[in-house]
Amino acid sequence: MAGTMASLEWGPWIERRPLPFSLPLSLSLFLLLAVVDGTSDSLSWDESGYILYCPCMGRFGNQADHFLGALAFAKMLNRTLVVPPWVVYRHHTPPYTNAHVPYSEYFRLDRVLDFHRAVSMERFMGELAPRHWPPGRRVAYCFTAAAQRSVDRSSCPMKDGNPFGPFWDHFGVDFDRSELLSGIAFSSNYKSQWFERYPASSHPVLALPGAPAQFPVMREHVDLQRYVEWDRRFAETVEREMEQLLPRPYLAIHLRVGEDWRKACEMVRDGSVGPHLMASPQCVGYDRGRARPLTLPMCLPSPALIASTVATWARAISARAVYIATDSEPHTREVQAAVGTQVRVIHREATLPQTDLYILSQSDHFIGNCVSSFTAFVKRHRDVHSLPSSFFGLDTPLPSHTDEL
Ligand code: GFB
Repeated sequence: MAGTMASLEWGPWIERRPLPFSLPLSLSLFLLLAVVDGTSDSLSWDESGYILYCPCMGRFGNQADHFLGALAFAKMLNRTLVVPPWVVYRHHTPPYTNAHVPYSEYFRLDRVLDFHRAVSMERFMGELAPRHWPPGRRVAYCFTAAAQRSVDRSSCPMKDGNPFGPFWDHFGVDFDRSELLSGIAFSSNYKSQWFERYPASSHPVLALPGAPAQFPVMREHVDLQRYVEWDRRFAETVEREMEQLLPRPYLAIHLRVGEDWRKACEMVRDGSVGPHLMASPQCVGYDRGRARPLTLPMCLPSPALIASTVATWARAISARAVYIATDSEPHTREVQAAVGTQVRVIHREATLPQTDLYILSQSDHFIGNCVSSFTAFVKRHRDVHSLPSSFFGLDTPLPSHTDEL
């Protein structure tokens, strides 16, 4: 039987909790920011400096990959990471402007501190910036190539276009001058150059137009996912919804099959990419020379493949339910037919991405899309908690069921 549940929306949260950074901050705002952060200690200035960046590439999965790399970079430079909010695009829903959702809305910032010093951007701007990074002292750092795009060819285009402009405007930030980076990169090979050229004493805040990180996340940073832990209140809310509708054991699947995805997978179909496309190193392997081939079914599984893979795993774990998370078509009918009427098949329209991510990450088995960074977030979470996952198009069929497919 197909089920539905009420969905959570972005809009009301944003309207309820505006953060007026352009205004002087009152004590009550300090307290509010501390609550938003999930921490209550007052902040003191870190003489070792800060890393500040706009999560200006891609949606949640891309931003999460970048977050891990940025965290590693901050640790390498021994600077405090200013944790940005998640940028949420509302191209098709009013008010059509981006939302900037604090990290701690879904995740525990205190858990990040177990790895390295971090502060939310909301608190950094509210409590530290007025005194230590005030207007007039705000330097932008970008690569020379990026500055070439600006009108004078020597300024960092920090606020050009969406999401760049709205992001910094959200915090009332304008930049006073630019520092151009050349002959340096974010990798650990350049660690000493960063310290030599940009000591915290004269460069206290490195404000960057994008994450100081690679996409997809580097292999050595994948394990930092263990410091990305769900906020307890958020988790409890979703757990309560799950209790009503999701009997265990349940199988969860991520179907990335929408229009933008179909276009991206064309590159696999026409052979214009090798094994590495977006998040695919997670399943083909990071080593390009030894990577498994990336096939079209791994990027865009057909309804028949989805149904047969689900049937295999549902039987393997004796699933009582199948949860379908998708950006588009859930293929509920095909999945239901494949698992039989005894298994509850659940898909909910317009579910908050983080709610889907939570449910996917808690399942008894998870089947994801190899190329998607949305899947990658779930896969990493499950790996660090020793939970099993597989991918469409890469599933090794279980011998006892192979004949029945
Ligand atoms: O997360 P994301 O970077 O993953 O972007 P990919 C995909 C977005 O689509 C998510 C929505 O952040 C969600 O907003 N979405 C995808 C879903 N799957 C689901 C789902 O199962 N449930 C819900 N609720 N929402 C990249 C993009 O996507 O794909 C790039 O970041 C580009 O910008 C590329 O568009 C083609 O790595 O899958």
